[in-house]
Amino acid sequence: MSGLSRRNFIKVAAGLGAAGALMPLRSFFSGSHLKGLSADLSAAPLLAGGSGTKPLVISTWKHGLPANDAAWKVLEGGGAALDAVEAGVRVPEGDPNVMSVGYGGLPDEDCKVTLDASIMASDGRAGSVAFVQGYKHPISIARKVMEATDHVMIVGEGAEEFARKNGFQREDILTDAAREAWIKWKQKMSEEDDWFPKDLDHDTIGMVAIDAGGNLAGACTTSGLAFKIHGRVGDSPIIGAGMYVDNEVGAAAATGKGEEVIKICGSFLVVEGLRQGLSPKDACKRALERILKKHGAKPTFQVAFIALSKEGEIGALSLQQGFQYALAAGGTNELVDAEHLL
Ligand code: SD4
Repeated sequence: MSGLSRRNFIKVAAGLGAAGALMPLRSFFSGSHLKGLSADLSAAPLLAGGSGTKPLVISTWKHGLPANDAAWKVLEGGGAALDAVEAGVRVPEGDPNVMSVGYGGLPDEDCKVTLDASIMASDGRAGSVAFVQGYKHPISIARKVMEATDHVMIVGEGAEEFARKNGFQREDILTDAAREAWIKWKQKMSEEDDWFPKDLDHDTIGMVAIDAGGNLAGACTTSGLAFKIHGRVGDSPIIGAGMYVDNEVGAAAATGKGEEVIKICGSFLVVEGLRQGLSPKDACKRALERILKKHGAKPTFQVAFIALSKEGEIGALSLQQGFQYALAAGGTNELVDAEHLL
């Protein structure tokens, strides 16, 4: 939509009158809080700096805390990073109160919930699905694509048919709360509106993990931008954009405005930074700087990356203030305020 904001596009294309401009992602979290998996909170500050501990799991946003808990259960039992990240992100996918992922996710402008997800294993295999309706757990469909086919990505009706044939249960995943949010959004459309309801969070979960054996895996799952144009697919299901794993060097995941992440192959770029010897945080920084350079002006949108090296060092950085990530290692699970570039 070059040179044309979504607001204008909708006006022109559909004659709907004024709609809100694409809104930068927001975080509505105030401060950080700790949620111990055990009483050993003393380890938290050390871990926040990235201690090189294994196993370890890191994920985006506040809903990363319960997701990390589930992933940690797998990891502490000696399980594989791949199983951990799938189990982890299934938690927000199944939680109707998380209105940015899976069941309960905010719908698109046609009031349809369409989901994107990707998963990647330490041996380089990858699977993803995009624009999927009617299934709560796209991450598990993505894993099935990875394991049962020689394809990487299946979208839309094809992905739904694939899920049905593979025994996934079709369900209505539009909750009353999400429908109400959509109705409010419709009612409030005006030149003044800011597109996105203030009382709702809207954040993808990206998760990367290293298991006790030192193997890496990643997962990313989302309902995408709220009230997006029907059919829009973001970065999350695109291998190398929303998430990437290279078991030789590290893993990364993205959250924020997917279009910007896609344009720089964001997660791949972060992992390549690790390969070139950058620290996880510097690798995130370099990718964000690439976005800034391409964007030209000071952006109002949010993009954030999390990164994990093969050595178990972590880093995260966002463009705007407000990004938080959850880090579980050594018996703690901690929500951390990330540093920001702007
Ligand atoms: C997308 N990157 O669909 C996702 C949205 C997101 O935090 O990450 N929200 O563009």
